[in-house]
Amino acid sequence: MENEIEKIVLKLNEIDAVKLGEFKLKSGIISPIYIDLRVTVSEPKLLSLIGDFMYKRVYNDSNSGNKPKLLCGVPYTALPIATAMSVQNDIPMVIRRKEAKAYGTKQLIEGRFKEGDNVLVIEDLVTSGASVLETVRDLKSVGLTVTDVVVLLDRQQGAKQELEKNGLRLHSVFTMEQLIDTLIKAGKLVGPQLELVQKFLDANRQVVVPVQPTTPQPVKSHLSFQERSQLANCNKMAQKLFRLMSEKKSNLAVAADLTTKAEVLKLADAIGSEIVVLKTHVDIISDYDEDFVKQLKALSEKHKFLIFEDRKFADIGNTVKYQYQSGVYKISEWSDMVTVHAVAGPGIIDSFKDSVLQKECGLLMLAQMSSKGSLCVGEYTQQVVEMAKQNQDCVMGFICQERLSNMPEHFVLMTPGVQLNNTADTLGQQYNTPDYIVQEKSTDVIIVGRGIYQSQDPKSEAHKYRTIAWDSYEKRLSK
Ligand code: S5P
Repeated sequence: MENEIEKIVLKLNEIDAVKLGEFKLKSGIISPIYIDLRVTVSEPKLLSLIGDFMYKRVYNDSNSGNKPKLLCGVPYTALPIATAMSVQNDIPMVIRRKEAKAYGTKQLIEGRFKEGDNVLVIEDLVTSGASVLETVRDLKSVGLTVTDVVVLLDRQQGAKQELEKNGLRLHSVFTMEQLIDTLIKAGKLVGPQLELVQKFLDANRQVVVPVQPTTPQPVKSHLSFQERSQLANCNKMAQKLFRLMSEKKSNLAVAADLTTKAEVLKLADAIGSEIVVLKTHVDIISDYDEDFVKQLKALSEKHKFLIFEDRKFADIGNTVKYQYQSGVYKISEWSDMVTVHAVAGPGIIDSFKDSVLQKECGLLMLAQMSSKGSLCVGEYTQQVVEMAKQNQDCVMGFICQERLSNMPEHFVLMTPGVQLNNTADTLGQQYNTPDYIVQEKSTDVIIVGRGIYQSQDPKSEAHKYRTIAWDSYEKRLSK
C-alpha cells in the first residue's frame, strides 16, 4: 500500500494537484501547500486508480460496515471519483444536488433508491468535514442511511472527530502527514518550505466550519391571512395588506401597465372594488404629473386598495435614496409599497429605512422573477430571503414564484406572470394560472396585468380572477 500511496502522491504532484508555494485559502489563511484534486478529471488512469484505492480502503478496514447499496460523491470534485468506483464495482450511485432545481422535478437526491439503503459517501479530501456532513444530512433527509465515508486525503484538521460525533466512520487513503512524508522522501519538499508546511499544519489542526442549512424546499401555507396579519406585527404594511385581504376577500393585484394618466385612472376606478393592490410603473405614463397621484390616491381611498409602484430599485443606497424620494415622481410620498432588487447588497435597504418606517411603506424584495432565464434563482434567492429576514421592519414580503420553507409566514408573497390562458409572451414573460400559483405554489397575491387590462371588459375579468384566486386560497386553507 505504501508504494501505491507514493505512486498516487507523486502523480498528483506531477499534474499540479499538489502545489507548493503561497496560497490564500477561502478562509483567508495563507497556506504553503495547496491541493486541488479537480484536475484529476483530466487523468482517467489516475482517476481509476484513485477509485480503486478508495474502495479497497473501506473494505480492507476491519471496522468497515456492510457493502453499500449505493455510492454518493460529495459535489463536485468527488463526482468523477464516485463514478469510477461505481463502474469498477458495479454499485449504483445517487447524486446530491447542491441546490434543488428551480424547475422540473426538484429532487434533492437524484437516482433510484429505497428508504433505508446504505450509502457510502465519497469525498476527495476533508478538512473540517462540513461538506461531507451537508451531503449526509441531505441523504438522511430522504430516508437513506450513511455509516461510512471514504476520502482520498484527510487533511487532519478535525474531520475525523467531527464525523465520529455524527456516527460516521472516516476512511482515508492517506493523511496530510503521509502526503508530506512522501514528498519529503522524494525530495520535493525541502528547507524553509518544509518548515512552513509543518507550522501551517500545527496552527490549523482544528478548523470548524458550520454546516450549511438544508436547501429550502417549496412548502404550503395553511394559515389564514387573518392569522398571518397577527404574525406580521413587525411590519405595518404587511399587516395592513393581510387585513385588507381578509376584509375585502380578495388577493388580486392588478398591474396597470398603461401609458396615459386617463387610462390608468379609468382602469383603477373600474376594477378598484375587486383588488387589494394596484401596481404602477409611473415612468411609462407619458403625461404623468402630480395631479395623477392625487386622483389615484382618491381612488385608492374610495375603493380601498393599496398603491404599489413597481420601481425595482437596484442601485447603491445613496442613489436609490434620491430615486425614491426626489426627482419627478417623488415615489416615497404616495406609494404604499415598492420593489427592490438585492443585487447591490443590503445597503439598498438601509437607504429606505427612515422614510419607509416614517411613512409606513413596505419593501418587496425580488426573490424570483417570472421571466425566462432569470438569474434570481438558487443561492441568490436564498440570500434575498436572508437579507429580508434581517430587515423585517422594512421588508414586507417578496416577489416570487413559490413559497420556500425558509420564507416566514409574516412576509406577503406576491406573484406576477399570471394569466388564465396564455403560457408566454414574445419577450420572455412566462405565465401560470391563478389556481396553480395560489394552491400549488402557495403564494398569497396574484399580480395580473395584460390578462385583465387588455380584456374586452376589465371589470368582469378582474372579478373572474379575483374569484378564482380567492377560492384557491380557501381550498389551500382547507387542505
Ligand atoms: O418577475 C416579475 C416581477 C414583476 S414585478 N415579473 C413581472 O412580470 N413583474 C411585473 O408584473 C411586470 O413588470 C408587469 O408589470 C407585471 C406583469 O404583467 P403581465 O401583463 O405580464 O401580467
